[in-house]
Amino acid sequence: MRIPVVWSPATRRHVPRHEVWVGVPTPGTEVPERVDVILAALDGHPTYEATPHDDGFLRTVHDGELLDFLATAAEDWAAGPYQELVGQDRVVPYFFPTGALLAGMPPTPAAALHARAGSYCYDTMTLVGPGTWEAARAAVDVALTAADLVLAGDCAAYALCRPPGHHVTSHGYGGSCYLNNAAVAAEALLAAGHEKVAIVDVDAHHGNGTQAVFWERPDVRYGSLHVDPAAGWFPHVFGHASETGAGAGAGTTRNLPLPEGTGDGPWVGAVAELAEWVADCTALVVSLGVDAAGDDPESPLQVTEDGFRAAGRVLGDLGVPSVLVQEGGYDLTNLGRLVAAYLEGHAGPAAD
Ligand code: SP5
Ligand code: ZN
Repeated sequence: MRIPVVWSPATRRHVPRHEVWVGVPTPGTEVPERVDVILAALDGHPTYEATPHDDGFLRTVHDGELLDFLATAAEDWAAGPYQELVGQDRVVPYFFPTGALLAGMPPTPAAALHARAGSYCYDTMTLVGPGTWEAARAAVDVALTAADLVLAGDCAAYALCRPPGHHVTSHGYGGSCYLNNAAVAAEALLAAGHEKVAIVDVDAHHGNGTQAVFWERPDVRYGSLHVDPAAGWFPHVFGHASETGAGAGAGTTRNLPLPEGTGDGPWVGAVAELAEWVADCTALVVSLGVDAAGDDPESPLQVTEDGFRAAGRVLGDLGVPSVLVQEGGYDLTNLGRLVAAYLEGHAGPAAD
């Protein structure tokens, strides 16, 4: 039995164009073509278009202020003086009211849209343009539709979410992500009666947003393996082994940072360590980024197609209902077969 695939054509509507990195515009790598190459590689899987879902679980994960900002930012930008001023239609923050600026004083919300963006967006690489909100909101429907399939009895379902989501906190977006699809799926599984939900994040980057959402939560475990932020990698200030949760969620977060150049052996070993750690969960969400691949332009890990297949096998062997949520993965030549290999592994020896 091949794992069902859920997608939405609206997820193509976000076109990042550029990201601004260390002051220079570089071509965006989180492009609409990702959807097409993944879909093409999963030809032969049962495929469903996402169905619309209300904002209930989305509002459990994110606060309304962030959602309102994202839903209206592109329109407000188009209505403002920016076309004339700068001749470009993407919302890009330039001003960040961090603790260093606030110095303990209560700020008044900024009037200018270009100044307001920095209250929600924490980097310069995550531009909002026409279609961004529609695509991000459709990706949430994709994740929720995949959760529906699993709750109706499928062993696993794959959510072809784009843009990805694991860097988004309750209040803030960044890292090419706008809405936290995996966190929303986890909330849906919990609400349907699963008492112990685990999220295992195999994207090459630490999912700081998902970690933040569940940091103090005893009901959702978050485990991630990723390139070591201490070696200089995004998201820089989170993803260290010392981060294990707090309050009622103390001990429910686990991070396995890996050195640059890590290949299949230790990478799959780290997946197995997380699988063992979540072995008593009743439902699983996998944040399935495949940017740990050797040829991926965004990470220095060296995982192969066989490594992703083995990771799928390890997590599929947990034998719990699983929602597999697409995160990163930017090597358009290999992206599709890497996802297909993971799904093949997750489905187990009975696949085909
Ligand atoms: C979901 C996900 O994988 N987000 C990762 C975002 C990390 N981006 C860091 C980008 C740093 C520089 N990118 C410039 C392209 C150089 N190849
Ligand atoms: Zn990533």
